[in-house]
Amino acid sequence: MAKTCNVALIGQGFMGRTHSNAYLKVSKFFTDLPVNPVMHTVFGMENENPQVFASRWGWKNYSTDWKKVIANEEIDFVDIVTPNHMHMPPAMAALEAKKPVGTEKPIAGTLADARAMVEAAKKAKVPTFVWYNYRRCPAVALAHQLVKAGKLGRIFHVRCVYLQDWGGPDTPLLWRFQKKLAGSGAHGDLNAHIVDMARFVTGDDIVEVSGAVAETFIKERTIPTTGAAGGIAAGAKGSAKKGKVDVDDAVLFLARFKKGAVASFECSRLATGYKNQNGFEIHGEKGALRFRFENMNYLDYYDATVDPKIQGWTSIICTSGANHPYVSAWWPDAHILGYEHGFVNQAADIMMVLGKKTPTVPLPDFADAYETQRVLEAALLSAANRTPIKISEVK
Ligand code: SOE
Repeated sequence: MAKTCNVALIGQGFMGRTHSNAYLKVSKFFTDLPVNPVMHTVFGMENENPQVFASRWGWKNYSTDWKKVIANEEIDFVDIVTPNHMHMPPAMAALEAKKPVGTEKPIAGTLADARAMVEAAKKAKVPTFVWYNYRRCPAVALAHQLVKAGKLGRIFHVRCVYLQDWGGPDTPLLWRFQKKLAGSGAHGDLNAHIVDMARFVTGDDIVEVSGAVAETFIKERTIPTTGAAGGIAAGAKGSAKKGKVDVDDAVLFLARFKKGAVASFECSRLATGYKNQNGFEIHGEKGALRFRFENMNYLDYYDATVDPKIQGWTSIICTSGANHPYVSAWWPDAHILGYEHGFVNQAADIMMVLGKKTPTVPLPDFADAYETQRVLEAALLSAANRTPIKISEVK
């Protein structure tokens, strides 16, 4: 009989829904997990109606006191989906209680918070996780496996983008536009994902960042009257009063990897025409890979080792069953997966780690997510000082 793990979810909002859905589904599709999650308690603030969220999503209990939730002896795993500045306090409390803990990305609102969390995790010696969900798209996991198997050989170029367009002037001053709540703007929200993906797929680390440009196009936004709790602007309305935006709308930068590849990263919330387009192109001496989330079931591969007469891009449908990562848990061949499956796949991998088994592909823990955070910090420093920044200087 598989063991069970009582989960506490700290927070609600958009990510609260994706994680709740993952815990609801995971044991139904991944039928041989060493540990199965039990949706024990969800925390939400009084004005967020956690009782409604709990009954809608199948949480057995709800609470408006996160400290009590974490201290409850019945809780085995603490999962945090609050706005970024609120990741550290519950994470520290969980680690203090020697409980495994996960957070939404980025690991924290500031590098200092992230560092404190890494140090506390080292002392606690319990598993930690950061939900970089795009790693768990079958196509992205396959890209990681292909690079690891040497299919690209030496990597020369890494080109990453994360483009959205919901941040126009009519979008109110949600928490994502406030430094004290979010840490940074599109950068920590979107570049965080593609820096993680680039490090994950290449298996290499970024050592230097340069040429960074950060821009806030919309400098003031209306104070929201609804929908401020998080997620994209859905349902949010602005009042007549305006407040100052103190984070970026877009950040672009260049980077160097340890093994010699050069890279570019670009994120924006004002990339008109793109709703949630993240992706990468990676060029190596033996081949190349290309991924775009808006077509997430496909990975493009170029094999430069075959006869030049037949060289060309191949579009691989990564949910076609042929041992593609995660796919055996889901539907018959090519019955296509979506955004939410990445979260279910992540919940499965977390349960594997908690059950001392190997996940399908590596999961980012606090220490790994801290490395991504250092790269993000370096880019902001590079933009502010108009100079290259070595990651070794960012602590
Ligand atoms: C909003 O920009 C957002 O919801 C991000 O916070 C998520 O991490 C991303 O996956 C989708 O867009």
